[in-house]
Amino acid sequence: MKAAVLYGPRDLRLEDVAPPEMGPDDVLISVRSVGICGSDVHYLQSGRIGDFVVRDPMILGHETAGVVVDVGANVKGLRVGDRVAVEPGIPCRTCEPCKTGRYNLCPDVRFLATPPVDGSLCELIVSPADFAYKVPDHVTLDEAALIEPLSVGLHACRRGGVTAGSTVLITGAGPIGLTCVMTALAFGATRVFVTDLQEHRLRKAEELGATAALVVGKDDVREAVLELTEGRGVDVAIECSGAERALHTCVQAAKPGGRVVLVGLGADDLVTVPMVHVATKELDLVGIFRYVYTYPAAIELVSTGRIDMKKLITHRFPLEEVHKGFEYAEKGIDGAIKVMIEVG
Ligand code: NAD
Ligand code: 572
Ligand code: ZN
Repeated sequence: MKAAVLYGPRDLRLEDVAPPEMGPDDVLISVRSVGICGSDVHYLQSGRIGDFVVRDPMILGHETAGVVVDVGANVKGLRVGDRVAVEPGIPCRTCEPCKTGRYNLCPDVRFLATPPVDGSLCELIVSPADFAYKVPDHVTLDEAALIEPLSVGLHACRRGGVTAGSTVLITGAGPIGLTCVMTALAFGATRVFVTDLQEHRLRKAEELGATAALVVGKDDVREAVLELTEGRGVDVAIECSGAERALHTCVQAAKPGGRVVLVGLGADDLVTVPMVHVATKELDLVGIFRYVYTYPAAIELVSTGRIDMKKLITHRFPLEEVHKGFEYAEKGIDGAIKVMIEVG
């Protein structure tokens, strides 16, 4: 089968590889749609993210949807022909985080396109049947693939306690910040402010329903947020850029007793935090690591029309043009936000 295999920095090859083998609890999926994520671009650029190094050739891609073409002997609830969104992180199911319902924190989780695990930019993948979620007929396979990044936004809003009437600041309007915008609004947030350096990404945030879009370096973001909240500060600030100064903005913009959610991960592990604000405002600083059991809710939000993930898609390329797809995603060519690769 054809696959987009990363051999090292800047060495992505479209080549023939052996198809995967399935077990009795698995389904075999004909991959149809894969979104390019920032982490795929990062592996292409550097051959690593932090301690995760591409030592052996690895297939990229983890935002995946496809059609079931075979089911293992033990599988119930999925049939050949079902259209599925694939959750990419398979935990061990036996450790304490797994047994206490926080399987995203499993130390042995195997996540697609995270070394040494192959990803989904190929024609066939195998998934445990319970990590392949059937989607209704009217949900497109592009939308189904984007249940994955939507899950990050959903988990961030859950961890932030976003609820009806919340005021929310989101720093960074990349695909992840934008999924936070959509989820916060779907959760009933009534004022959602967004910051970015790039005006076209802010226009997208406004198109999705953001209340105010603030240009970093042009607007005085802290002043603007205070003015927009009548001096109160936001209930929840969600950092989605990985930039240290955006984290400072979040801490400064959060109301006393508010919450700051750390989603963005920058190049540096060690960053400064305005601790006096954290202490004197009794802020809750919470991290997120991917997501846990978000797929059913995310599929509901999309299938009922509460969230339209199609609005993030700017470009589509066939697998044969995967290099071009990565170039568009990396350089933001032609206003690229979410680039989809069509497989098969
Ligand atoms: P992205 O690079 O496409 O988007 C980041 C955006 O932040 C860009 O639009 C950029 O212009 C903007 N930005 C840069 N500096 C800024 C600043 N000072 N203030 C405001 N905006 C600024 O990335 P993405 O795919 O949207 O992902 C966002 C972040 O979330 C990344 O750091 C990624 O690694 C992280 N992430 C974390 C998790 C997790 O589990 N914690 C999961 C997915 C993604
Ligand atoms: O959709 C999952 C996802 N997770 C990202 C980035 C993009 N997409 N994370 C940022 C990088 N980390 S990591 O811990 N790592 C490479 C395993 O640094 C995971 C979460
Ligand atoms: Zn991702």
